[in-house]
Amino acid sequence: MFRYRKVLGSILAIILAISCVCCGKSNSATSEIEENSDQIVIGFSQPGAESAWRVALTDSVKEVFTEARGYKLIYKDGQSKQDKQIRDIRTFIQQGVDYIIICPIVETGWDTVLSEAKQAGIPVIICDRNVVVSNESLYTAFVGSDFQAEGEKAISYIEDKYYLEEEGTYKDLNIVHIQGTLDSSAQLGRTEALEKAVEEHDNWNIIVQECGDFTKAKAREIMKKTLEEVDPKTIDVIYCENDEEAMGAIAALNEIGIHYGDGNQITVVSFDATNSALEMCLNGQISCIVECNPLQGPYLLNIVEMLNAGKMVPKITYIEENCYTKDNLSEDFIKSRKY
Ligand code: GYE
Repeated sequence: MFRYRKVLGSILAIILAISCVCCGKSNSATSEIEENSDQIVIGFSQPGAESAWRVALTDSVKEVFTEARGYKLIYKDGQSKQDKQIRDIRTFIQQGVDYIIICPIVETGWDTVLSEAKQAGIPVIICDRNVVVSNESLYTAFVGSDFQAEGEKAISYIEDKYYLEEEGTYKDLNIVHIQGTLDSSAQLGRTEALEKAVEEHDNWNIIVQECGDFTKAKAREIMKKTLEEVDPKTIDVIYCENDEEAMGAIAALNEIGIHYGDGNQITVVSFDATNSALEMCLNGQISCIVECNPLQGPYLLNIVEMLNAGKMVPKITYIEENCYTKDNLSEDFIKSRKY
């Protein structure tokens, strides 16, 4: 199958090369792939590099698809735009790569380009965030996280912390909710879990809900504005949909000297569990971090090797993930982690 596609790729490359010689341009799309090589070529489309988490995911993928193992990985950064990701995927199709791995910025809008990949006979593996498509056969497999389950872990922490034994009820809560990139599965699942909990608990209120785009800068702005409009004494929980956002919210609290974390009214919860955020959890600034594991390269390698061997692969593979508080963290543990 690979050979067939490579031959097709080479024919396409020759046609493109001729047309480029005619118009006097070099052809960077095809020159990324060595002709007549036995390498298995993987096109890897990332939405961007908005967080330490994503950089760790990129590194994890680069670490497994190595030349020593017979792979060539072509990495493209979507610069936080779906349009750019779609253009990158089209370039992979034109290049005749053997597999395409996509971390989709949002869930919808992929049907056309996935149909094009399918028509070209290129298996697509969706990674990290998921897609919603009209036909599941448009991709071969999904490897990533169950974001609603992650959100539910954060909610369990909040419920445990605010359960009033004597009254047999939960404390009244005012929650500031800083969301991730809207319409990404990470945002949708984590938001869904919180909104469901707020519906179930009459005395829990989301007093602010804004999109921080998974970045520290936007979350800091949101928190800064919130602190101008809302009396900080009335805030109980800041639910941040990733570590960067928690760091941004904390920066805004620090700027005007508002106390939070251990022994204070305001509780910050977060997702990802990158090393710098875990340090903040260990020192009491972030109370709970639900892990989202970016070390997905080995899972992807496993899927690709199974496909290489002509084996069936699972449609969905969820990554194993934990939940951290000060109680199950130590300096040694944090140091032993890769991200
Ligand atoms: O939580 C965040 C990132 O899609 C799971 O994207 C990922 C999220 C992650 O940039 O930090």
